[in-house]
Amino acid sequence: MGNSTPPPSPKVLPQEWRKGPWGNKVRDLQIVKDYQPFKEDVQLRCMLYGPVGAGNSSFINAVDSVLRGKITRRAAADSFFQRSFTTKYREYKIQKVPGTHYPFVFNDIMGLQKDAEKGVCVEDIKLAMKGHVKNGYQFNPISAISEDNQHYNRDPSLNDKVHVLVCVIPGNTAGLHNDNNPTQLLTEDFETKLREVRFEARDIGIPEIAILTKIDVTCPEVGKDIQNVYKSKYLKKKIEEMSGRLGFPQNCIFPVNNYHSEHETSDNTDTLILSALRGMIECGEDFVNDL
Ligand SMILES: Nc1nc2c(ncn2[C@@H]2O[C@H](COP(=O)(O)OP(=O)(O)OP(=O)(O)O)[C@@H](O)[C@H]2O)c(=O)[nH]1
Ligand SMILES: [Mg+2]
Repeated sequence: MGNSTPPPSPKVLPQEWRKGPWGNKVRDLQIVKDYQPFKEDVQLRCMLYGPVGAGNSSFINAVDSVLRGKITRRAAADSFFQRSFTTKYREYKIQKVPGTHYPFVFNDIMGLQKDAEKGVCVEDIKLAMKGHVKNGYQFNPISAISEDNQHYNRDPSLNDKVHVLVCVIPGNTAGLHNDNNPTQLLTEDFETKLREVRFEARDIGIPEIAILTKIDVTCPEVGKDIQNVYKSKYLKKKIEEMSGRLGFPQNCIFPVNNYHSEHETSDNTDTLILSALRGMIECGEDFVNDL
């Protein structure tokens, strides 16, 4: 027996089912660096929401890491899934060069839970979309923010409003596809909450994208080589199912691996994160200009 290359794994297709963004890192990074909103003084606001532990905070850290070329951990992330580690509404700007920031911001919120009176209230997400919730608000799972709260913004400006709604779903969500390692249950109650948020975004006209996180642990072949993401049969099914059950068009679903245990950034991981970030900037920019 010689040193012949092993046959391809039956779990990965010989060809990509969607063309991966491989090789686009330099271009996409430049697009992000050059981005200037057409409307003066606008900073594009992207709000992330999803089930507890989905990777919202880690995605913000991952974008920060890609753009600063080193692993950063500004948004506190944790692996405790019983309740959300993020409990306050927080805005993150990303430093471009010392003293300046990129013209986009991320808003991190408490995770959603399927049970009533646990996790962020759907009403708070709706109010945050419209700019009524100020940075630093401590979420209360039992009741939504009231108008007399000091963090309630009665008269939101264009900059206070959300311009892109980002739904973050972990790939290893049970219910999306028969799973060996589920961390969350995508139950009907949960889907109902997600749909409610989506209907509000639709009514306001806010564009949405979805991020499928934890692809490294969702499919072992992707864990071994991230370039298998668009060859993985399992992830293909996940994306189809996410699209079917939650209603996102497939081309609005961006699979990513957030930096979570790495000490260094890597080109292929950066490439997927940048592709998602570019998607957010492009649809957010269109929305703001159409207003
Ligand atoms: N393997 C892997 N782990 C991830 C990924 N993204 C996040 N994690 C881990 O998942 C756990 C939860 O991540 P967070 O970023 O805290 O998730 P969150 O949505 O902010 O969660 P809450 O604030 O608690 O609602 C942490 O232990 C992260 O290190 C990923 O892409 N791959
Ligand atoms: Mg968090």
